[in-house]
This record gives sequence, C-alpha cells and structure tokens, in this order.
Amino acid sequence: MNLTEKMYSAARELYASLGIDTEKAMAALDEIPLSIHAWQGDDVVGFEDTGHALTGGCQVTGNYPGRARTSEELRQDLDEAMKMLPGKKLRVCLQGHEMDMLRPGQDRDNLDIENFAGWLDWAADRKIGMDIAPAYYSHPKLDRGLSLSHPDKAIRDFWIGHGQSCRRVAAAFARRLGTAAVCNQWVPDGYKDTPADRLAPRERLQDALDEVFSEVFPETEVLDAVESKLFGIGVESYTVGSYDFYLPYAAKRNKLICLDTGHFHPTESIADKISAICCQQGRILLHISRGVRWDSDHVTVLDDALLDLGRETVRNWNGNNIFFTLDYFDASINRVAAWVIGARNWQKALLIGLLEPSKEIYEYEERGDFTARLAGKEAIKLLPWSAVWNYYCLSREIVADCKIMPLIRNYEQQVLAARE
Ligand code: RNT
Ligand code: ZN
Repeated sequence: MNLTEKMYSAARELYASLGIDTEKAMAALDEIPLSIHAWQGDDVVGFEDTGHALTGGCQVTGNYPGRARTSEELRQDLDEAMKMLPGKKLRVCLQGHEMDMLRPGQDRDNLDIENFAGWLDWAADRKIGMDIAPAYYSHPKLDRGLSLSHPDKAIRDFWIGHGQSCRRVAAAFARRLGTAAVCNQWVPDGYKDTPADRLAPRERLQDALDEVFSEVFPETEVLDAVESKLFGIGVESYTVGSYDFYLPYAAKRNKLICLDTGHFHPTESIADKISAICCQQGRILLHISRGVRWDSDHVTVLDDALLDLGRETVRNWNGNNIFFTLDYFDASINRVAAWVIGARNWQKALLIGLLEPSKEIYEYEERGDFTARLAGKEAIKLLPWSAVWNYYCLSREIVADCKIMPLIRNYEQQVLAARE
C-alpha cells in the first residue's frame, strides 16, 4: 500500500467507528452533478466577435495570458480542466453569447441549436450534459442598463427573443444528450442611482419573463431557473430582479430559484436559505462563487461559507431539488487552474458534508444538550476527511492536489502561450 492508501485505510476505520461508510460517501460524491461555467475561460466575452465590452454590472479583472478566443479554444481548455476533476456527472454551462458562430445578419434574438453545433457534438462525444444561460448584457440593446424591463417594447421584445432562443437551445441540448438542461435567467437590469419608480420595471420584468417562459418544455428537457442579485457595478441603487422579486416569482411558477453566493449581503448565510426553500418543495440552482467585499466573483476556496453550503446541500439534496454551477471569473490567474481549484474545493465541501457524523449532533440538539452539540461540532473538524479526499482522487485516477501545477504549467507552455 502507498501512503495515500495507508492513510485512507486508517481514516476509513475511524469513520466506521463513528458509523460513517467512507466508500458510500465517495460513491455518493461521484453522482452529484456539477456544471462547469464556460465563461471563466473567455472572461465572459463570448464569441460573437462584435467587440462588445462586458457590461451588466459584472467585472473581470486581470489579463493573464491565454484567454480562449474561440469556442474551439474554450472547449480545449475545458477538456484540460476536466481531466483534473473527479466525479461522474460533470457538465458544462454556457452563456448565450458563447456560440460557435453567428450567421450573417443574425443577432441574439433568434439563435438556434445550429449556432451551438460544435458544443453539441463535443458534449455528445464526452457524454456530458450542457446547460445555458441567456446573456442579457454586453450588447447595445442593453440600453440605459435595462433589457427585459426596458420601457421600449421593441427592446424588451429583442431580449424576450434571446431568452426564448436559449430555452430552445437548452431543449435541443437535452434531447441529444439525454439529460435535462438548466436554463438560468439572470437579468442585469437596474439603476446606478435611486429610482423614482420601483414598481413599473418590476411589472415589465414579470410580464417579459412570463413571455420568455411561454413555450412549454417538459422538465426532462428544460429546467428553468431565475437568478436574483443585490447590485452590480453601475447598478448600485436598484436591481429590478432582486431576491424579493424572484423568490415568489419562482415559487408561483415552479421555477428554480438561483442563489448566487456572491449576490447577498456579506453577512447573509446562503447556506441557511437551502432548507428554508427545500422544506417547502422549492428547488434551487446554486451559483457557487466567492465575493470579496462585493460580488467580486473570486475563485471558490474551502472557507467556512463553502463548508456550510456543502453541509446544507448534503442535508437537503434529494437528487432533483438542488443543481450546481460554478460562477466566478478571475482573469488574474491561469483560467484552467481557476476551474480546477474552484471545482475541487466545492467537491471537497460536499465530501466533508457526506462524511460528517451529524446524526449524534442532531440528537444532542433534539435533547437540548447544546454543550455536547458545540463540543461535537468542533470535534468533527478534526476528522481526517483529507485522507478520504486524497484516496478519492487516487481511486478515480485523478491527479492529487499537490500535483496539479505541473500539469497546468505544461498546458500553459504547450497551448496557452501560443495564443499571445
Ligand atoms: C452575474 C450573475 C450571473 C453571471 C453570469 C455570467 O452577477 O452571477 O450568473 O455570473 O451570467
Ligand atoms: Zn451567478
């Protein structure tokens, strides 16, 4: 036995003494889907080749060499990243402007699956699922910061056409790939300064979204999500699609509510929202991100917030009520490394949740023994989850964390350097 196997064998014995089956935990982790966000690879620029800058209140900072400039290069980078990710249910999520090509005269309001043919074949070859989100930003029709809630009907109709197109593309992905596609609506609309009328934009957004969703698809094809936000750069004073707008919208129309971990006040616990929504049969799309002082979209690290999210996910997940997409964009570091580090940290947070001997802690709490609850929760932190994680990677023939950088450097020299 090598060192990883020896450490795992001891950890397995310890967890077994606490009633936790580490083999079962690793097998469960294999089956939890994770959608890798393509837009970390192209800095959310997309491939329409129209030179539109990133708008909508998001920011990508840094100019690390090697950004993917075409969908082919992006797929090449995603292939490299996924070699370093364990799990049997990896997927990829696109933005609506990351198509393979736009046909002459075509615009975002009338896209179809042909625009994404390269993605469809690539995913079919790899037997992975695809998700897609309309890009209601980085386009001249995002006018005065408004898209679906714009007072001009022609502008709303353009964006409704884009949202409807993306849902049809999602359905086409699902039919060919055999797995439902999540189609998430994030609408950047809002105002830099205090609005006069907070109601009218929200009434227009509600009606426009109802039109986007008017074409009915079975949930075996399209899983619709709506994403709330607190503010963006240049959208500091009012976001039309706030959490208070979308939570009832999603509940009444049986849509997934998308909780982006960067879209709430820094002291808010997103983990706490999971049970509150799931216990009422609500369904969630998690956008796994890390805000530093604001929705800065930093690469996720294994911090307390991510651990809480992993623990609550394991506690509430029934296989069909919570869906997962990474969502961050850091252009100051190697973009393949950003995917790999962030994805593996989320998988670690889930494994730690799966390994937690929480039954006993719940019993202390039920009995009102809050002393034992505190002592137990702190003692759990010392359990050897990393020995299980290292063995999980070894047994799935995935590189160990300490061996990732040589692979990243090699790809950088062989492929990314040639793009500059
Ligand atoms: C923006 C939202 C949204 C975007 C993607 C690019 O703050 O998080 O999900 O990250 O649409
Ligand atoms: Zn998001």
